[in-house]
Amino acid sequence: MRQTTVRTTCPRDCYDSCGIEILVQDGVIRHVRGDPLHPVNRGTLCAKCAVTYNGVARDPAARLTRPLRRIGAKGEGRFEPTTWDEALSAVATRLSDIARTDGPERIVNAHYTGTRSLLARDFPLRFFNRLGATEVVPETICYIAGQIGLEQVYGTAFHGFDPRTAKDAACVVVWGANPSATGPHAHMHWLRETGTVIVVDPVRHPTARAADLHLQLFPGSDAALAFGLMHVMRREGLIDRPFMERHTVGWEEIEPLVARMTPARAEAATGVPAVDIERAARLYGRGPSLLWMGMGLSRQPMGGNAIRSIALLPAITGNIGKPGAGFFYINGIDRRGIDPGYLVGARLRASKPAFLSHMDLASFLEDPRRSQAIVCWNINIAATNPQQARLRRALARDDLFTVAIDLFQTDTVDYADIVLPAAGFMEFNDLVYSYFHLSIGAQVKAQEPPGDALPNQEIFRRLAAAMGFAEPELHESDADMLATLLRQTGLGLSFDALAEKGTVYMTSDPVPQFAELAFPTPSGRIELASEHAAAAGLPRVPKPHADARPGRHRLRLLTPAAHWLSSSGFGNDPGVRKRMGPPTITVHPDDAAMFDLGEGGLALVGNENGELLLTVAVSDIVPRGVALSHKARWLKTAPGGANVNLLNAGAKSDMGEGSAVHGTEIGIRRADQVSRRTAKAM
Ligand SMILES: Nc1nc2c(c(=O)[nH]1)N[C@H]1C(S)=C(S)[C@@H](COP(=O)(O)OP(=O)(O)OC[C@H]3O[C@@H](n4cnc5c(=O)[nH]c(N)nc54)[C@H](O)[C@@H]3O)O[C@H]1N2
Ligand SMILES: Nc1nc2c(c(=O)[nH]1)N[C@H]1C(S)=C(S)[C@@H](COP(=O)(O)OP(=O)(O)OC[C@H]3O[C@@H](n4cnc5c(=O)[nH]c(N)nc54)[C@H](O)[C@@H]3O)O[C@H]1N2
Ligand SMILES: [Mo]
Repeated sequence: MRQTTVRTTCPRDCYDSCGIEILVQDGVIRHVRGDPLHPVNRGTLCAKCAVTYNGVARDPAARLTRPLRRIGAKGEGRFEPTTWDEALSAVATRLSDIARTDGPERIVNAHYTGTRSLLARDFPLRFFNRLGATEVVPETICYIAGQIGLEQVYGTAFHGFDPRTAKDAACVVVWGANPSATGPHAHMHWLRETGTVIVVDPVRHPTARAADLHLQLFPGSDAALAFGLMHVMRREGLIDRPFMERHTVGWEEIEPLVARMTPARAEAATGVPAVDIERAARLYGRGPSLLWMGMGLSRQPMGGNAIRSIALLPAITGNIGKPGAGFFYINGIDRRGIDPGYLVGARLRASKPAFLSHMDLASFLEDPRRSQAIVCWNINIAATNPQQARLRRALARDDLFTVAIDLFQTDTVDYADIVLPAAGFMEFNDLVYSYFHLSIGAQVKAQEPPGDALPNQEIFRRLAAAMGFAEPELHESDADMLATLLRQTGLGLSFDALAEKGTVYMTSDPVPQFAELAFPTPSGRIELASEHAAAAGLPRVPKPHADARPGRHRLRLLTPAAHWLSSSGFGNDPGVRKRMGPPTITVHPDDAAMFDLGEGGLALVGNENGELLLTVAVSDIVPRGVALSHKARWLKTAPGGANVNLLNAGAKSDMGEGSAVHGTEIGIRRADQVSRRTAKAM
């Protein structure tokens, strides 16, 4: 018996990027647990990863292990096994035909962060760039509105604070993020080892409950709150005028708006008591303060404006460029020195690449003049995209050639003509960087993939060969790419050396954010008002906006990340399903009384897009007028065969054609008032 321990890094879409220890016996994984030496997770895994990495992730019976060819109707999920050669030749023949006759832009490339390890996430893009396919812009489903909002102010959204600087912070604001679910170790350790914590969120989630102050605003009123906070800071002399004079432009355009947003007006607009607004403004304004803006925050109708407004706080208080200060949205790959253009083969891109927002995917796929094929990899659009019913109808189109690449037979896979089995992160070498911590880690192979499964990068090397694409970038080996990427980091480590260490930080000391106080904006300063934004058709200045409240008998539905899932990932694990129970909708006690809903009863929840049957939870963790139901259950495990994205119209946010899913409104009623016929149809 030969026993070894492999140290690796979790590649899930999560703020934490944990260190993992895998116990291997005779080439087979026996147990997966947290790496005791890892600085973020310190020896434990979060609950969902502990369950699935010892559950469905390693269960060969649950995994896709052979290439498959469809034999049933689309959506039915009936397939027969085939070989790699046959499957790839079928895909190559069809894609080549479409590219030749109709044009490659009629082939849709849908992908995201099913895995975030670099080669498996980005290498396949070399193939699609060479092909000239239409790319569904991944960030449109997630964070793009905030990205663009931040770019107007600071010139970049990807240059956040170094979380290690929290030891010097007197105050940390978590605005529209829920680390208790989405960065469990940041919630457990990082937030407990810093200054006063303020959470700004419509939901009193566990991170909000643990905070020193929770500003429970009405969804979509963030910009009004930010201006209210600035009003108090201005009134109480907490504005850093010398900093503003040297490093910002446009205060004179913002100041009159700030002057008008008194705490009383801000209270009326947001629902947050004026005294709490004043307290938060003082705590943050005195500093040094950190500001973490969540990606969930951006997914509202005016999400770009909201983040742009909130982003003024560090600028007017000088909370930038010094220890314990700064803002965070995303820490990009370039902060590890890595060139994204190399990874994705930017050189191979067509002169006019074709792009599409996820908000338009359903309409694009229902039109044969625009789409002939779709390749879905690292993504599960049937469960996570808006316009669920419409999208599934489009995916059922007989003449839409669909390829799905996944580890599991997801709801999206059920619609595929050809299914290709992917290897999981414990089955190949790669690199993982955290989008929170300024670190990079090795993903290390612990066992062979089950059956014929292959890593994404090998699948796309083979597909490139089957298509007759000869560019060397399309055939570069993993070992060569890993060596190049590690060279780019400047860490001076080989892959084996990094594998031994697990995760390393890019520097030994915390990196001050914008230490030089030079900003990649047109003026080189922080742009409180932006000429550039105006030229791009955006407002010159952020506005103290608050969304209108829902009309009578309507609730605003928030559908953020679920504690037990990783987007839709893990939704097929029996242990996870048992712990999650049935899908619920949480409503405030007053709304429960108004709609005659009882704890544990069934409710019919609906709007123009469809209706869902959900189990009611009654709690004041949500404000009056707001309902909460978490995102991305697998459809085939959910009652009625649909999830909350059935109710998501695919409305676009104010910037970047991003998702405005948190702007969804619903009606709700007791399910026992529903006729038997409707209930049956669901
Ligand atoms: N209602 C609502 N909907 C939302 C959101 C919301 O807040 N509310 N959030 C949105 C956001 S932020 C996002 S980012 C999207 C995420 O939605 P998706 O991008 O669809 O993410 P997942 O559901 O994780 O699907 C990823 C798939 O990749 C597979 N996978 C994992 N590793 C690999 C691999 O190595 N190779 C291959 N080929 N496949 C792999 C997984 O098994 C999984 O099926 O959801 C969006 N949907
Ligand atoms: N367990 C788990 N972890 C995950 C994921 C998962 O599905 N499950 N998904 C991953 C992905 S793809 C992403 S993008 C990240 C996202 O992680 P986060 O950035 O934490 O985003 P969300 O969980 O989508 O939403 C965060 C919070 O935004 C709040 N919110 C909604 N509307 C508003 C509003 O108008 N104003 C304010 N202030 N807050 C609002 C919600 O109540 C929620 O608590 O998490 C990643 N990590
Ligand atoms: Mo996301």
